Amino acid sequence: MDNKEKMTLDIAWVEDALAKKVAEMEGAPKQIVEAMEYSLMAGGKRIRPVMMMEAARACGLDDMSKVEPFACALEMIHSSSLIHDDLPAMDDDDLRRGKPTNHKVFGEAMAILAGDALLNHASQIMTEAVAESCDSGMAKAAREITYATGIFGMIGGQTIDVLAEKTGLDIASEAMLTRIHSMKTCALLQCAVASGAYIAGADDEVVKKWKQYGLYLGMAFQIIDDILDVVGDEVLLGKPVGSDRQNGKPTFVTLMGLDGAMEKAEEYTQKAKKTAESLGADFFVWLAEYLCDRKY
Ligand code: GRG
Repeated sequence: MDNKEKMTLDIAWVEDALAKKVAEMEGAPKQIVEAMEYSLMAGGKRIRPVMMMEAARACGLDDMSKVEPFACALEMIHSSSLIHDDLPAMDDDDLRRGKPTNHKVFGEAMAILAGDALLNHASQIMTEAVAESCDSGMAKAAREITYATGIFGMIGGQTIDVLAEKTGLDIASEAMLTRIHSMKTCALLQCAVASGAYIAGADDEVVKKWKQYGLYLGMAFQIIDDILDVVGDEVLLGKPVGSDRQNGKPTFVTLMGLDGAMEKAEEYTQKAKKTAESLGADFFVWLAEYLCDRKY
């Protein structure tokens, strides 16, 4: 089986696992579950749970049942961030993954609650799994994921990003953008591979290398995201292009132009590939290349 086929199978497994988690929400107020399900089950690349599964496999774990709660939790966290990112107070976007954004369908109040609920449900699923298993690798996975989501990771990065939009492009620097991206985007990709490795029983030294991979891959991933916001195809992307410029958001493209940004993305991709090679993780060498060439 080649790496693309492996990823397709992983994605199908993730879709199935997420659908089961939604079914288990029965009994909660139907309106909130509907709003959560709308965004969680709207497709997307499912790259974070796939990375978690494949990191666990690369570290010797075959049985994915231990990974399942954490893979679902991470995708819920990612979905919650997209719902909030699209809100009028943030990017004010109407389309996501080819569908009207959550607040366009359910209203702002319900979209805020759906984002909060997915975030909290992720913690609930992870703490339940840890409590039932008393497995230290799973506890470390929960620690990595919650840390990466919070003020030292995604939410911290989004905070700096929102403030940077207010102050404008003139103060943007590569160091500042690298800090924003490493917190806002890389942290969730880093915790995906770190938690997969921990669940498989890897030690801290090995996990450190996986996090390095996640950082390089995440930088390339976000720079490509910035590039696609300028030159991407709206239909393929499932969201409008030009949103960064419209919001006056500093990006690698505004800082160094399209060619400069592409060079940077390639530089980080090469670093990610080298790190994956040193881990003996063939899937991740392929993934770095695949994500750098992506069109959506
Ligand atoms: C949830 C409380 C709470 C806060 C959220 C809004 C926010 C704080 C953070 C924004 C994080 C964000 C949207 C980062 C951008 C990361 C990124 C490149 C997203 C796109 O990810 P893909 O390409 O999307 O994996 P798909 O649709 O494929 O899943």
